[in-house]
Amino acid sequence: MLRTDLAGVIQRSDYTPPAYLIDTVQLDFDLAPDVTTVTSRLRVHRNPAGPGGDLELVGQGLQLVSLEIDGKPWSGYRTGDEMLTVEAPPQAFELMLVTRCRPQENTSLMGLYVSGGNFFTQCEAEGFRKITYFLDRPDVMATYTVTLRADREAYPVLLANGNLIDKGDLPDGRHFAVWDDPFKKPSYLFALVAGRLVCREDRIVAGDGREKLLQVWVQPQDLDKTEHAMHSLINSIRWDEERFGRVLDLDRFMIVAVSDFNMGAMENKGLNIFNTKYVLADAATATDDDFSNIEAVVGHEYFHNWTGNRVTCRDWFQLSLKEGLTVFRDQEFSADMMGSESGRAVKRIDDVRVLRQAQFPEDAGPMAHPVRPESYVEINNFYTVTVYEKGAEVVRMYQTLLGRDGFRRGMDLYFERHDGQAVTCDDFRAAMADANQRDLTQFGRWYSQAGTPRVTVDAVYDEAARTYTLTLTQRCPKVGVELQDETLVKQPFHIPFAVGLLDRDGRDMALRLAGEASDTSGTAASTTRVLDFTQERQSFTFVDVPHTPMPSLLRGFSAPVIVEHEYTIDELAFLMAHDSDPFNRWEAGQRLATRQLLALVESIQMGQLPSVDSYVLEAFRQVLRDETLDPAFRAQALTLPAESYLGEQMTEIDPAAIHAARQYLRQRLAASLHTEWLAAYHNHRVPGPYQPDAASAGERALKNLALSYLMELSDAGAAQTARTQYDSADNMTDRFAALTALVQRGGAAREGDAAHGPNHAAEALVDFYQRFENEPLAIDKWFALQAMQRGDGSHCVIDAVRALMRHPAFTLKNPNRARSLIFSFCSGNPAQFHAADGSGYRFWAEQVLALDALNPQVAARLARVLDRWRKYTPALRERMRDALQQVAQHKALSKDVREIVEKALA
Ligand code: B3K
Ligand code: ZN
Repeated sequence: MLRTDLAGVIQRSDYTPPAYLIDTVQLDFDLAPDVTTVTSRLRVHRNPAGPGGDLELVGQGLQLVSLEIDGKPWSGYRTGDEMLTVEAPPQAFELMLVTRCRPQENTSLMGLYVSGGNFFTQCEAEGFRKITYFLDRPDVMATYTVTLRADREAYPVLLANGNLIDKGDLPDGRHFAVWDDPFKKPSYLFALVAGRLVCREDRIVAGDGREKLLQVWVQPQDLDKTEHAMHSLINSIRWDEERFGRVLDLDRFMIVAVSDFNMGAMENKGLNIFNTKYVLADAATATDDDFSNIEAVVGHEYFHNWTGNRVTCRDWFQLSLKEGLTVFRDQEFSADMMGSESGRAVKRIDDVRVLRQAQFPEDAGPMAHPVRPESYVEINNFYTVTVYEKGAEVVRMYQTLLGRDGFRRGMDLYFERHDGQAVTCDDFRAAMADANQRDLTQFGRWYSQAGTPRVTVDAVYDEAARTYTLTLTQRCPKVGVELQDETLVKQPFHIPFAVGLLDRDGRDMALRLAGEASDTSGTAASTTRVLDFTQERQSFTFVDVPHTPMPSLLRGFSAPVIVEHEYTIDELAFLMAHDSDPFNRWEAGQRLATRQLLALVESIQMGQLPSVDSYVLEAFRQVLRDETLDPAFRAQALTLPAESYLGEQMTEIDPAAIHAARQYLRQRLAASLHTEWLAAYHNHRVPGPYQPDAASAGERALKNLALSYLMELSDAGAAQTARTQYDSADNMTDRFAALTALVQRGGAAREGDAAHGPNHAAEALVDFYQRFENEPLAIDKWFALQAMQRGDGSHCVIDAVRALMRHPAFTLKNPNRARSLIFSFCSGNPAQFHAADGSGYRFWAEQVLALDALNPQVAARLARVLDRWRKYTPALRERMRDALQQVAQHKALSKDVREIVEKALA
């Protein structure tokens, strides 16, 4: 048993089936912003597999008006502690509840709330209980019929899940709509929307031969920004038919955009609700990244229709069952949409970057948890990069182990067995194993053990025997809550370890493992081999190896592990130039840069003059010049590892030194590759009107990276180039890249004095605001950029951030805006946030508390910024602990924030 001092811990091992089940739900809403009245009629019966007893429904912030059973008032009930207990009800009955809630006052953005004068809901994970008393848990699945009544003038559009079956007018200027969802669903997938909205519509004939109505609903001024979302939706529908044989089951599928939203989007059955950030796009206001994020999120939510909705989670510990799987599916979808092999690699690199920058630190800190957590206090705190991104890597490993066809067989069996059910991660693994007659018992440890395994590699070439032996060793020390469990002994993981061997010319060798026949077609002849690495220490011997090969390890990042291998510089340069696996080509460059950067950090810390080895500059020059490589790939390869990633590679994180080192290397790369950067800038301009496709986006990425390097030099010409690009751009990607380049030109090159001429950065910032004053998503970028700007001796960014908080366009209540300024500063500007005087931490504490009073979920996300405090240099560590304690001592803390700060301090 795990020991924990936190109050209100929910344990996975405590799962019991519900005492009652609900077959049908009939909900009537009388919508009004101040007080909304909800009438709920439930057909309930005792669950033969449940523990029996009273019916216990949960509810939060509700006023109970009346309760009836089978049409008669029922007095045998009690309320209290967010619970409604119906005492000794019959075996099967109809329960009618009338309750009231207050949408206008709801700043948590969970349950029913008002945004921009319209009504929206968010129920996952536990928001439905803010709408009515219910068995608000995912293993209670029912069919829903929903009637919405509201003022016709103020709320002309009334939407809910499923199909519209009736609508009409009511007295007193009101009207109604009735929606019926034929599919059984858990309460977290319920949704309604009411308000003044317009939609883009399309119709497609789906794989089942039926015509489907597709709609994207937005505020009237945004209608012209919905084309890309609709296009992405259609691509998603087609892709799921093609790749997984999954057809859209409803006759109608709707996406609605809302500007006040806690996260990215929500997969409510047939009525997805999205943050505007992941719907609205046009050339003028959205960047290439925005376009591709929209495609990914539209895909993600659409794919949930099968992986999440048709088959859902038994309990919230199984969250990765739907999230890891659906992230994997959206990653594969986006990769397929890239349209080229090299595009797929770029997408893979992006995904791995996120995993390493965000998930690896999580997996080494106080919040470390397995993909299937063992316990939680607030489930919203477990929508983590571990559950999502590492969960996706776990699903990817099934595909790597079983092959694409084997994985598809597993998916088919999973749907065949579990359609309409609420199931567990073990059920998914069983389907994969059974469909392929594979034993995946050991693989299950990926769900139960936390931490990032480290793999070391020893290689021996035997010239006489012509064999090459790789000996792999894995270890994964305890992390997070595992540290409190003395009895826990971690066991080796089943790691699919993909390798290739390069000959001395850099070509792939044909691979044959000892014991395999020599003349086989198929696997033995292939040049990448997935090793089944299952023991703590295990050797793999390749035969017929003519000379010492160069190993290409963990190709395509085949498992979420850290490979600790001391490559020499020559080896890295060789892999960077020759590896046929594009991921590992990129990886070799990142290793080279990381090594150089860590050496620079050390010199800076010791007060020595930093120096950059010429091989690093030359390796980068090669990549930049290599016209056979796609521009998008080159942009990835020439982007230095992030400051947060570098910090994780150190024993003690020193943000100032890391920032100085990275800046120093950027300046050296700028100066020594100046000619090449200039050429890249000019050669990769994209002619013609803006198109967000992957190839043009890649050209822009390389061109704008070149601009950012050129701007590292104190050269008035570069500033003029950026200013011209800013002024003349016909798209947001180029305009914002130019603005960023101008604003980031800090330190010695700061302009605005007599020697440097006009202050382009300040002028462009003013222009940008005026240009996009009525485009909230563009204004978010404007805040974020200023929060992430570099500082220098006389220029503390925190002062700018505090000033921006007083800007009339700033509000803490809108999560996008809060994230754009506060989160960008606290987690996107490490060198400034971790200022030695602790000013960043005091700001953090203030903002966590201010946000917590409004929106605990968003506050808890911000709270996590100090997670890794123990890993920082002693002086910073002390100040971070003070700030954490200050928050922890606050009296009225939400359980969301309490869980985070208490775990951090434990
Ligand atoms: N399932 C939702 C996330 C809900 C988060 C609740 N705190 C979005 C998604 O993953 O698709
Ligand atoms: Zn999801």
